[in-house]
Amino acid sequence: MLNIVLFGPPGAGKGTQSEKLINSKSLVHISTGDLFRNNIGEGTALGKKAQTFMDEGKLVPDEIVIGMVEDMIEKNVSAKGFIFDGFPRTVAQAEALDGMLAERELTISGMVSLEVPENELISRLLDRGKTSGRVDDQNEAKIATRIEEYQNKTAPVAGYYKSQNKFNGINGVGSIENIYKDISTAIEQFG
Ligand code: B4P
Repeated sequence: MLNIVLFGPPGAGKGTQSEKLINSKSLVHISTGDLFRNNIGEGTALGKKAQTFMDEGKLVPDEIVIGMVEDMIEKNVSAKGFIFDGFPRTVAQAEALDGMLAERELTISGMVSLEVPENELISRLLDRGKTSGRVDDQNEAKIATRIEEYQNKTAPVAGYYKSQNKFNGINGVGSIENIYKDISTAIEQFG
């Protein structure tokens, strides 16, 4: 099984590159951001819990996220592999993911980390906010909170995978096609 963690700050292009990867590699896409937005759209209890955090640009609490991801893994145990997009976002989530995969005799093959400077992230997100309807993309204060959450809670996840020799940094600035090529080259080494 090919199990990829697609990592990076808000607006780095995780969702954009995941779309391309799932089509070419026939992997199951687990985007925690999309799952939350679907739950919010359907008005579920999970969506209501997540919405207040997301609208403010804060991370949703670990226990909510981890349970939701485990459900998705369980429903797709016979898949060719998974792309984890926007998950794990804390070291506790990374440890929980390793645990739930180990219980199923699975493991993360590698992490791809998209690296993009902060000024570019802000301009991409504000741009998307003009059409996405996403509250968290619509003003600089909320975007700043997301970047701060990333620096404080999410950036250490890179170290977690570095210590397992699974970290692959990729320049996330340039054409979507060229970035995709660099990601594909990195994934070929995952074996
Ligand atoms: P996510 O949905 O994961 O979203 P994201 O960080 O905004 O975006 P992504 O990096 O996927 O951006 P995209 O490709 O679309 O999270 C949203 C919120 O959900 C979080 O803030 C949090 O509250 C909550 N959440 C999710 N997972 C969680 C977890 N595990 N734990 C706790 N809370 C969690 O790209 C952005 C824009 O850039 C797009 O407009 C795109 O067109 C553009 N773009 C992409 N690539 C480009 C390129 N190469 N050049 C120019 N523009 C590009």
